[in-house]
Amino acid sequence: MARGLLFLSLVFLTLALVAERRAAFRKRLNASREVKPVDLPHCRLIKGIETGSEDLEILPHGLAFLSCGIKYPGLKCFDPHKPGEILLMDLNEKNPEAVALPIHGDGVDWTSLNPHGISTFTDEDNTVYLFVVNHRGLKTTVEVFKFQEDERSLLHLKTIQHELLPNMNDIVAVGREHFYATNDHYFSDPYLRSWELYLGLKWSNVVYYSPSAVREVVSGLDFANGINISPDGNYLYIAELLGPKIHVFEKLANGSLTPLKSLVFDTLVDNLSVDPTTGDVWVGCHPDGMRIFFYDPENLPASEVLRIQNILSPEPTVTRVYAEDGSVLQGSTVASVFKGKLLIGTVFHRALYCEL
Ligand SMILES: *[C@@H]1O[C@H](CO)[C@@H](O)[C@H](O)[C@H]1NC(C)=O
Ligand SMILES: *[C@@H]1O[C@H](CO)[C@@H](O)[C@H](O)[C@H]1NC(C)=O
Ligand SMILES: CC(=O)N[C@H]1CO[C@H](CO)[C@@H](O)[C@@H]1O
Repeated sequence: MARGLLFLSLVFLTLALVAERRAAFRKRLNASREVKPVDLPHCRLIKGIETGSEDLEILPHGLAFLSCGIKYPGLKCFDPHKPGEILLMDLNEKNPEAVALPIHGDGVDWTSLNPHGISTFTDEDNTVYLFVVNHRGLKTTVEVFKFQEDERSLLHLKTIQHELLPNMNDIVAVGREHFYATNDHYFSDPYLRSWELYLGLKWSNVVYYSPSAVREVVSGLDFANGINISPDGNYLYIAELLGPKIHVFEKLANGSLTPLKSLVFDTLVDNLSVDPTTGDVWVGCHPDGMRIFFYDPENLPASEVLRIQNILSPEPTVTRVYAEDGSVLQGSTVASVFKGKLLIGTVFHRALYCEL
């Protein structure tokens, strides 16, 4: 009798726990959030981008790099056989198109490039280095390229791999050989990701890489995602996708980060871009996270772009600049501005270029 009761209580407790976790999970991903549209004028989809433009970076004179065609286990991909690419757009043109950058350099098979976060670093001679997080099978590497502007190609300089960088998502370069990267820990194993999403384990971190030392500088994040730096190079911004929060850190000379504050959002925050002239932070967001993780053509993932002005002040201004239910653009991850125009990228869908 007592054993029967104990058994029943255990079953009941387990069911209650599962129901509670499921509700918490749906709440975390804001399952049923409706998206109120915010329009921008003269938007057009970029020709040649049909399988995602996860990350992008615009150089001050208007050349934009886009990381395209990521294949992320468990996430939608419209063309699993198409290799990943780095595309270039010249935003000074009237109707800019995206062209794939040829890659030169030693023995890596670039047809299996699977690019995720990207970042550029421009040195004192104006040489541009492109850092690309690349998923090679279950391994994640950083590929460092020199951008050869006259012939519009990339020259591969080196591959960086480190045990503290097992599953990177995004990267921000702070020197020719120095960067910060977020480890989301999910790439190698979609089941691990499901468990983390379900249980909220907060095991993502941020790692500082320099040739002399590599170390974790932030830990305990709930899916660390975009990372970027203020124009003066003194502050680092880190998006905690499922927080959903953006953390502001002061960057110390030795690479360590001191937490200053966190902003909380009602939408999942993905990649961060910083306007080099105003310092405004632009955020690509997922207002309905369930739809990005569980693709359903009947319930498309929405897009949303936020602008944060005066992020360092006590009262930053947050504006929803663009929002759409997914019928035009599915699953925005990143947005960046150039001369009054906004370029918006997505995980696996297209890229949109609008006037502001
Ligand atoms: C970095 O600098 C800060 C402040 O000077 C210091 O507290 C910290 O221990 C240093 N960290 C490392 C790893 O050297
Ligand atoms: C989910 O969305 C609602 C309403 O749109 C919002 O009030 C709430 O803060 C959101 N929750 C999270 C965790 O983002
Ligand atoms: C547009 C833009 O700035 N995207 C950023 C996304 O995050 C990576 C990692 O920090 C940056 O390198 C990109 O610049």
